[in-house]
Amino acid sequence: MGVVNVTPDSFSDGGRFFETADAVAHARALIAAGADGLDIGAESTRPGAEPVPVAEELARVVPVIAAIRAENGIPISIDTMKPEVARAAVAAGATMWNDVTAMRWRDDSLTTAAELGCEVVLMHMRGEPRTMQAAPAYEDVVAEVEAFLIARADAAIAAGVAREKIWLDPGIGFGKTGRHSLTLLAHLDRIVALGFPVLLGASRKSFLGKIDRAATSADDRLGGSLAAVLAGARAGVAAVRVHDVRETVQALAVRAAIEAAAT
Ligand code: HH2
Repeated sequence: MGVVNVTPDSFSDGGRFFETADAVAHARALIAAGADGLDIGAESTRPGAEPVPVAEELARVVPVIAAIRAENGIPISIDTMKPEVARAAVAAGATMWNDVTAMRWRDDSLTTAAELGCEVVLMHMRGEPRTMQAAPAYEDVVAEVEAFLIARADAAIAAGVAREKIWLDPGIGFGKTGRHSLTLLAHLDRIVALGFPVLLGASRKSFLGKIDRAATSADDRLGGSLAAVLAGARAGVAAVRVHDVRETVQALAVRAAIEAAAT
């Protein structure tokens, strides 16, 4: 799943695809690079990001989704917390609602998801984006993320979302120290074992730069991002959310070829 951030302030590529034409061109490039899906968002979730009003988020994201849908049948996910934005995105051709709040942002999020009938991604986050990195603490991060995701999946099903439409995401870097993110990556098989498709988003995140101190900027974390993708593939995640599609496709193809050569 290739990331399209129609934002001025995303942590790794803010401002590069803020204009509609630049975002559409980037989406096309990700498709050409081998993406099986796109995740299009217009509000940064980085720590300290400023909230985006609904009208502004709609104006940023809907034209991009509509333009891609007019020329390509690729699955499109809308990355938003807001039911109005999800609704408009689905009307424009999105087939999945990716919500970093696991549909907790608004009381009508889950019922809207059920009504839209789209796939939904329920992601774990401790706190909210503006404050989430202020001293996150867990007794047992894997068990707490598991319990949260099970509870959110149960709530979604109770609200009328079809079980087979639900995806789970451990939320790497969302209210987590670097160590928490690494522990989750080490135990991804337990999230996969919950029985829902799992989406993993570790691409270019700051915990990678804590391991390789020489990686001073987000786009200097490709090697680390690929290592996380391979950990996800080994654990059996269903999709990875990445900025660097071409390199990810190549890493996964080589991994699959090695696996095939073993049999
Ligand atoms: N990470 C980001 C945004 N949305 N959604 C899911 N399901 N999982 C993730 O790990 C995830 C996500 C952060 O990455 P990015 O979109 O590049 O940055 P920003 O939020 O600053 O736009």
